[in-house]
Amino acid sequence: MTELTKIPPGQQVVASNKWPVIGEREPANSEKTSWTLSLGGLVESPATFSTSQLLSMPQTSLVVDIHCVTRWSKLDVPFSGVLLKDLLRLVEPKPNAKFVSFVSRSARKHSTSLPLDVAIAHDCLIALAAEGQPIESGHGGPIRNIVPRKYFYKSVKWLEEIEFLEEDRLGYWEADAGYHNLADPWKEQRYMAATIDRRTAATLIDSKDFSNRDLRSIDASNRNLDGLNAVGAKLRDAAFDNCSLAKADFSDANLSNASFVGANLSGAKFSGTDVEGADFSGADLTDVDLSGSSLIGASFFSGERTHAKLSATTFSQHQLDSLNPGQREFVVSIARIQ
Ligand SMILES: Nc1nc2c(c(=O)[nH]1)N[C@H]1C(S)=C(S)[C@@H](COP(=O)(O)O)O[C@H]1N2
Ligand SMILES: [Mo]
Repeated sequence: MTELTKIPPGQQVVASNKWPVIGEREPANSEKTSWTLSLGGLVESPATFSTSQLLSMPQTSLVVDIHCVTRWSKLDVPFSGVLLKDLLRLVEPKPNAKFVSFVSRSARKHSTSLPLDVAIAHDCLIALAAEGQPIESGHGGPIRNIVPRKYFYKSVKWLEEIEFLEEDRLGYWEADAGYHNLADPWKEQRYMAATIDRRTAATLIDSKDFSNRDLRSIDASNRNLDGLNAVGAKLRDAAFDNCSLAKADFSDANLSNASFVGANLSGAKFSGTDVEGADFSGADLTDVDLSGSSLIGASFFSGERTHAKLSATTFSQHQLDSLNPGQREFVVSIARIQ
């Protein structure tokens, strides 16, 4: 397979050897050294396994392409561990077990779910090693779930419980942030649209006040939105293509995967803003300080499109590593780096 056919639409490969830590950075009770994985719910024989018990079972190795919903991919990462399919023989799911929920030992009890048949068909792996080493804690060690061919939010870090359910139970990102429950990167199933109707959206666009609202996936393209107040707004996947957004305030907003193609953002505020995976191709970012924003997977040009205006745009040194190599090279060549 060529590299190109391995990269789903809208994704960019991170610099080789880079693997960003996304979402939660550590498990809960990290001082507790023993780790167990429990399988329960609709099973005949609930069971709890220690890390060493899992390591003594037959290990399966899989080479996995990681695709994060915020548009970065890391190809050909070798993982090994125990296939969920192999654990099922030990616990025997009941006939009415149709879904699996993977629950994390983490501060927010992070979880995600899959239909059981999908988890099996996707070779869901209870992973204990990555790249030949025990998984690092930041990446979910000692035990993390790996679900190949789904966006990476289906792969829970610090896995401590697998629950078998009759009905689906939405996970953390799916319920809270509107991430798509199917998560197929080849179909770009990134987010569910917000539940506002067109008329409400139009009224809000006219008011130029988006502050603290959940407007994910809103299409506000081709508007004059100078001075927009979007403080604290949830704008994942929103479209602002060709908008005039001079002096707009996006402080503390979530703009991951938002599109600002050709937008005028001069003097806009991005303090504490999440712009992971956002597209700024051809945008005017004059007098914008991006140094306090989360930038993983963001782009400032793409293919033939015009390049963003960055000559008076500020970035910080440590952010550069979170950009794809081509984007990084472009940013370094013109922007101000603090
Ligand atoms: N417990 C837990 N698991 C999680 C998350 C999280 O925040 N908490 N984030 C998910 C998301 S959105 C991604 S992209 C991957 C990131 O894994 P990494 O930090 O090893 O790159 O973990 C997934 N699993
Ligand atoms: Mo993610």
